[in-house]
Amino acid sequence: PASEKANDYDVVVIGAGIAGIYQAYRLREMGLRFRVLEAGSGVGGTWYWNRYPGARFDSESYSYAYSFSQELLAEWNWTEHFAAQPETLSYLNYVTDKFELRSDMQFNSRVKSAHYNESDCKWIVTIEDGSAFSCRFLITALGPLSAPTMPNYEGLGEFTGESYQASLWPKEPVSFAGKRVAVIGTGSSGVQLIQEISKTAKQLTVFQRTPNWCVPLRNAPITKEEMESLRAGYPEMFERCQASPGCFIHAPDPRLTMEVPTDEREAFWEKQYNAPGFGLWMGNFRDAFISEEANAVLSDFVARKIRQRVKNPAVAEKLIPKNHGFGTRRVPLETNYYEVYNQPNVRLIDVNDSPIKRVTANGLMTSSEEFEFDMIVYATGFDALTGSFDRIDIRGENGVPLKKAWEHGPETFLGIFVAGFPNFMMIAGPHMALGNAPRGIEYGSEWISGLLRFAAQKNITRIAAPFEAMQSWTEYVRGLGTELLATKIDSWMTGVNKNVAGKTQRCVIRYNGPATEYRKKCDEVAKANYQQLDLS
Ligand code: NA7
Repeated sequence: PASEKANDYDVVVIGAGIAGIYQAYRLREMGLRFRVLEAGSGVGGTWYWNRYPGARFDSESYSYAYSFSQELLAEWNWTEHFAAQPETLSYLNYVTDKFELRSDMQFNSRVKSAHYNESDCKWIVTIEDGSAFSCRFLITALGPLSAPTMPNYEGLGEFTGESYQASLWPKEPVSFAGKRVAVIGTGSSGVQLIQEISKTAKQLTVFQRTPNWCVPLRNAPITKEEMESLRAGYPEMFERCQASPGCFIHAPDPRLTMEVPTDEREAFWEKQYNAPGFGLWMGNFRDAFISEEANAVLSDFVARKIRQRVKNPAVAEKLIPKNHGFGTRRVPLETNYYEVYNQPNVRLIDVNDSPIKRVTANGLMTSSEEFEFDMIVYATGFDALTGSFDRIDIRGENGVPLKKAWEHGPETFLGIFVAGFPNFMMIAGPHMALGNAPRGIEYGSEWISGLLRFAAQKNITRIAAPFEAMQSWTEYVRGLGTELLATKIDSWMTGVNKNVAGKTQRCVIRYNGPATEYRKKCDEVAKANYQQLDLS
């Protein structure tokens, strides 16, 4: 029927965030018929959803932007070194409009299911309102941190005040002024929110389970002259990002921590601590996150900073992580975060001492106290990387659910394919090198586009990863980074989320090697005319 024809595309992309927008640009360039399906009412993905007060980049804005268009680089001016969410969202809207991509996007269209049909090698994608789309190729651009999670507290629905999940923040302004506010969670989102809420709330109570090692962001406005000089440096900056392991502008120092004399080491860390951005994390000595000894000395340096900044020694000790070293989990960047705890309106509750027992109509009850709040903010994180896939009923050959194929942790080929799921490709999914996300996304999307161009030239209608290829890639990825202290602790980076059933065991969910190596491996597959794939 005509209606079915109208919904038939060469490619369907799920998600209109940084990855979906860029993939749309490439598909347009190739002249393919495609549709981008997006759950939100606009583009932006992470930067659409995470509109909570205080949300901003922790990477230098310019290093986090697209690099593919000289025109775009010439036109767009960033106003701050670490742009706030509204500016980033404007940027992504600007890109979408500049390249006229919106007409091929469909909003308020959350994908419910995607089923592979063996008889015609096509996918049938269904969205929540029941409309269906068929496509030859299905590309997921779901975002690595896009499935928010909530604690499983009893009485969650009983609270009568305002309550918000950080990444499901409403579009309408939310005022904290004069209110008694609770924040649960002290990851990057919690830290950004706490800084903001503490400015106007009557009382702010922070519920912390695991403290994180936070270091100063040191944000500043970008003047006109500075913007021009940054622009002139773009080629060199992008080259630097491409050459560094995590695609950040900071690269590790080749020295070994304990080989550097104490004074010199301290001076180096002092300099990094006082510099903007991720320097202390991404630009540290090369063994800082591998050697227990080196990491302990570094952690002690940061602990001393926290003790200097927080007046009450007991509170300072609570804010210093005891069970993981600096840089072994995502380092939140902050602006006066620690000083917030010197304010009389702010209180820190360690839920390890007094666990939250339940949510009540008026607030929260811990094992030792009943709290009344006007607002509860959940900054409780995401079901990372695989969570957004789990939320869609994805079925490959023989109706096998992706969730079943990944029940022992994700298995992929190049972080792009899953055996048994032909014509299905992932950008920024598990096992793809990400780091500074847009850098990884541009590469992944370009790689996929190269393959689609090849398929078009050769009249290929079925692209599949053999099981052996997936097994050997998965084994390779699982063997990477075993020396990293980060892989030895629980965090979203090791696939652990205590709020999600079945995600309490660590698994290799990320590509833990250097991005340079990842690209080399993927380039080799492309150069060999994709022989490792089954193409027909
Ligand atoms: P994160 O970094 O996963 O942080 C979530 C926080 O919420 C973390 O402190 C958790 O403690 C806490 N949490 C989660 N569930 C609970 C319950 N049930 N009780 C108490 N505390 C809880 O998410 P973010 O959104 O802050 O940041 C995500 C990424 O976005 C970040 O890495 C950046 O790349 C940008 P836990 O540590 O699990 O003990």
